[in-house]
Formats: sequence, structure tokens, C-alpha cells
Amino acid sequence: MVTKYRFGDPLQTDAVVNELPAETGVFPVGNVETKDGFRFTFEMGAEDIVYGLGENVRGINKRGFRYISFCTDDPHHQEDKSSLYAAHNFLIVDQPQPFGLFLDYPGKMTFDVGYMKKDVLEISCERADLDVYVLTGDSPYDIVKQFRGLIGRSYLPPRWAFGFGQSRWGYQTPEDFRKVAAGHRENGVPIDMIYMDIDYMDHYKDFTVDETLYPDFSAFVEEMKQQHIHMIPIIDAGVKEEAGYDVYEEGVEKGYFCRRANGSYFEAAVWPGLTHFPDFLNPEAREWFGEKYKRLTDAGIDGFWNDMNEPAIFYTPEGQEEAMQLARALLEEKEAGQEEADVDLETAAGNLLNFKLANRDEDYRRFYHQVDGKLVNHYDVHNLFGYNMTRAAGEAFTRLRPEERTLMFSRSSYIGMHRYGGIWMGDNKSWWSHLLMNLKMLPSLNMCGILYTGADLGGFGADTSRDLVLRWLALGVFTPLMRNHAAKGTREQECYQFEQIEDFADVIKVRYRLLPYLYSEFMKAALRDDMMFRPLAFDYPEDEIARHVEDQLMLGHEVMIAPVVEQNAIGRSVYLPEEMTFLKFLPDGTIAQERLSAGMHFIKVALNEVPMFVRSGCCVPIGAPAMYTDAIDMETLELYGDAGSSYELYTDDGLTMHAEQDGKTQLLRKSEK
Ligand code: MIG
Repeated sequence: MVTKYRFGDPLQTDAVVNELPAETGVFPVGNVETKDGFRFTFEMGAEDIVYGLGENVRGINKRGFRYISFCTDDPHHQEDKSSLYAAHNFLIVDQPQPFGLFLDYPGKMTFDVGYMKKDVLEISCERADLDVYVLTGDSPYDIVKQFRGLIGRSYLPPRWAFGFGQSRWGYQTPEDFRKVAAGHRENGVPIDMIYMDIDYMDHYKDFTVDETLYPDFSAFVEEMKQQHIHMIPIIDAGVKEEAGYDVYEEGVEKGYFCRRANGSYFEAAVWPGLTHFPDFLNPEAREWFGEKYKRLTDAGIDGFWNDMNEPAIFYTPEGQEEAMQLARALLEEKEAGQEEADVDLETAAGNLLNFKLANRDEDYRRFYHQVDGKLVNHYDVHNLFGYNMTRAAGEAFTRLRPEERTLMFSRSSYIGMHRYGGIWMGDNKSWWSHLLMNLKMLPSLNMCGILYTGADLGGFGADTSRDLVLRWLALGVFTPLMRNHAAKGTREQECYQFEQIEDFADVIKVRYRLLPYLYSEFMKAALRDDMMFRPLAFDYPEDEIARHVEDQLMLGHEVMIAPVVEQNAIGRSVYLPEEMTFLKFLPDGTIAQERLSAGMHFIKVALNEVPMFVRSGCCVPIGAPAMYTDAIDMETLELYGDAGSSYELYTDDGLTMHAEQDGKTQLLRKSEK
């Protein structure tokens, strides 16, 4: 059951698709105070597990830490961080009467999940203007499904977006991209997508292409399509201030950019230098910005990624001025006499050292949106920005490409954005701990409706290693977005940069063999408000050990995954809550099968192998390897798993919008014997 409680005068976020009337009685769980902001507290049982919070640091069980919903561009996802790029204010307390809470509040919100006091859950924010949805049900899993019904159906990407993609910040010229295509094709490494990071643009101007490099962009896009490769350009949130740049001039003229309190347009420096931020909360501005994607779809582009939409700010002119003042103060102290200088120097130096130029709250307080004719301070609605940028794109695609699905994923998001696109997990690092964090984030994101997701495989920041890329790919084989991406200046990490490229090809081929299964499970999860990735606890709620496993996941309704996440390991320990068939994809293309009993096992997994487990009474269709998704032969699928079991396969074209109507399924049955 879902009930809504309204506090104060909340702003409409459109997170929820079916508005409910607000309940009038007392809040049914815990304790709510609204005297000084909003504060919810709940006394947890020592054994309660807390799920949710979507894109976040730490575990599947969120207990023992404090999380802050405030979309943040921070490329250092260390354990002590409290915010990533999203605000997913949904959590579930798994206790004898499990309940879920969705706090529809677009500003900064803090979730203390047994951190200051080990058994107290405290959720708080500055203003008591919000809708709180309370969900009750039989189990956390049941609550998730109800929540998903409340927030609407998840975005459907095209089937080719389940292929492998290669990316790197720094690819710029057509030659760079041709080299990537050849590096894969010539080495037998499957690929469907190459991503275009900011350097394809003319001076980082959105919806432009550097014309000296790409005199005929559509011809280039077509050339790559001939090789079965989709080019996926990035779009940044800020629009460059530049006379003669039509997007800028139109936006200024029509009043579609965010303004300062005095009515002038707010300025923030990002990649292009000074930019204006489109007012994505204004439906007209959203429509206008969305329409601009047409320039690229007209050139044959059918997928995008939206970046810097927290929004990220390198600095503002106001912030720059403050920094200059601090620097000047330091200079003056230095020029003053030696005597007092020591003490003051320290203060002045400290002030400058501690001054944060980028992504400051002060800057977020400096600009305004227009919502229903009213001015709203950005700080109070900060978490809606990226969501509405991607909504602008998603809404436009239904006008620009009504027949076909468009690939779209965003960096920043809020609950509700899952209807318009997926997300990638942002700027992780080439660390083994981030491989594990990638795994842990998947079920939490699925709870919030975000199904099309994945992390930068191999790691974005820092230099990677050959074995880390291979192990990470072996997890990426299962994630809907499977993309190798790296930052400028880091070690090159395309598969063909390493020794024994065939090992990389062997792992990625497993993705294409499993694609009929992965696509089907994705479609079922999207169309049935279900999760593709679940904690083991959701399927084995009575199993004390399964309930606390943090490094294995259920994938769809047939599979459990347990990737190797440690360097130099020859395999790993796996917990089986029931008897399962252990499948191991071997480099020679065969699949080793072994029946394993319930309990703990050590499985050996080499760097060029991929392990997975099929549940009792189930089977999984596995095809032949292919070099791109369109070449997957749906006729040669073989079922692995228990005799007599059956599997519901999605056989729609994977391209059209209306999956419910067009989505064909086929029942496959594994014969007895
Ligand atoms: O300030 O476009 O997360 O994927 O490669 C960095 C350059 C801007 C951040 C994205 C990353 C991308 C990078 N961008």
C-alpha cells in the first residue's frame, strides 16, 4: 500500500506519475518534526537492513553511514564521501513490518542510517516542504515493485545499446575513431558503439561539430554505421556564451537561461569557458533545448550521453573574485612587517587553501529557475537539474524519432528520470574497490527504476592494469551499459592496448552470447516494474547468510553472479543459497558445467573466463558469439540449466518504441534428458 503525506507547500517535481491524494492522519511510522526544517526519526531493530538510496557509495545494506542527497560532480568516490551525482531519496527498512519511504524533496537532504546513533535512522532537510510516500508490503521486494508502479515505467534503450562500447576522453578526430573501430574489428573484439567525448565539438559548444575535423559529419556517422558501429556524442549542460552561436543567442533572446536575483543571466565556467545554464525546470526551455538534439539525429546519430548536469561548475565570476580577494589578502600579509605576519600569514594562507572554487553552495544559491511563473532559487531545487535536462532530451526524442528508441543516459539524476534515460555511474577510478562498488550499486539503482546502467569499465580516473580491465569486463558482461571509458591522461585501456588481446575478446564475446538473455531480462524488468539485479536477500529472505551477502547478485530470474573483485585471485568463495548449476565460459568457446550443492564453495576463475550460476528449475538461452548485436543468431540458442524447465525469450526487434504491443516473446523449453 502507498500513502502520501504532505508537509508545507512542496514544489511539483513530477517524480511520481500517478498523483495520490494526501493522507490527513498522523504519520504512520517513526516520528516527524517540522518545527525547524523537516526531521524524521525511526528506531531501527538491531537486525534491520536498510536498502535503497540508488546511486551512492558503500554497500547494498546502507546501515552505518550518512548519505547526503545533493547532486555532486566529485570524481573521488572514496569511502568517506556522502554524495555522488544523484538524489534517489527512496529507502526501505527491512524489519518485521517492512516499510519504504520516498521523500520527494528536490533540495539537500541527509540520511543518517545508524551513523550518529547505531540504531537510529534520521532523515532531515532544511525546509519542511515535501511529499513523503510511505509504502508497506509483504517484503522489501514487494515494496520495490509498488514504488516502481508509482514512479512509472523505465526507459527502454534500443537492443544494440546492449552491445559493447568503447570510450575515452581525448578521442577527437575521425582518425582517432577509425583507429578504435579497427582495433576492435581487426582483433576480433566485438563492438557496437564508440563514444564521442567533448573534443568532437567546436569549442565545446553543444550541438556543434568541429567542422574542420568533420566537414561532412553525416558521412562519417554513416561510414561507422557501415561497420555496425553507432557513434554516441556527449552533450554538456552549460551553453557557451559566444556572440553568433545560435543556441546561446536564441536562449538569451527567449529568456530560457537561469538568472541571478537581479535578472541578469547567471554565468558559470565549465569546459567552454563562461556558459549559461538552460532553465530545464521551465517546460518551454526544456522543449527548446530538446529540439536541438535534432541537429545530431539529422546527421544519423541515435544515442547520447548527458554530462555535467549536476550542474557542475568550475567557478563563477563571483567566486573567482572572492578567490582573488583571498589571494590579495595573502600578498598583503606577506608585504606587511615580519612580526605580525607569521600569524596572519597562516590565516590568510589557510583561507585561500580552504577556499573551494568549484561546485559551491554559494554559487548554487546565486541563480534562479522559473517554475509556474514564480522564481525558485536553484539551491532549493538543485537535484532536479540533471533529471530535467535528460527529460528535455527524452521528451524531444518522442517527437524527433517517434518510431525508434534512442540511447540516452545521464550523469546526474533524480527519482523519475528513469522514464527518460539511464545513468552511468560517473567518474570512478581504476581501483579494485570500485569494481565492487559497481556491483553493489546495481540493485540500489534498480530499486529506483534505473535499469539501463553501468560503470566505466577498467576505471575512469587513475592508471588501470590489464587484470583489472579483464575482471571488470567480466562484471560488465552482465550490466546493461557495458562501456570501457577512461579519463584523459590515464594509461590507455582499450582492449587492444594489452598483451593477448584474445583474452579480452573472449570475455566480451560472452556478453554477445548472453545478450538474448540479458535483453529479455531487461525487458521483463522494465515492463513489469521489476528489478533486473537484486540482492540475494530478496530471493532468499529466510536465509541468514544470503541476507547479508554484498558481493554476489541475482540477475533476472534464473541467474546469480559472483565476479572476482580482487587482484591476483585465482578465483573466489561463493555462497549458494540453493543447489545451482555453475557455468564457466572458457576461452575455447565451450562452457564448463558443474552441479553445486547449497553452501560455500571456492570456484577457480582465470582472467579470461566468466563465471555464472543458474538456479534450480531454470534454464538460460546462450547463443553463439557475434561481432555486433545485429549479427546475433537467435536461431542457434541453446538452453543451459535444468531439463524440463522453460524460458521466456524476448524476440521483438529491439528498435521500436512500443514494446508492449510489438514485444514478442517466445517460450523455449529445455527437453527432458
Ligand atoms: O570534467 O567530458 O564524467 O565521463 O569523460 C570532466 C569529459 C567532464 C566528466 C564525465 C566523463 C567525461 C569528462 N567529463
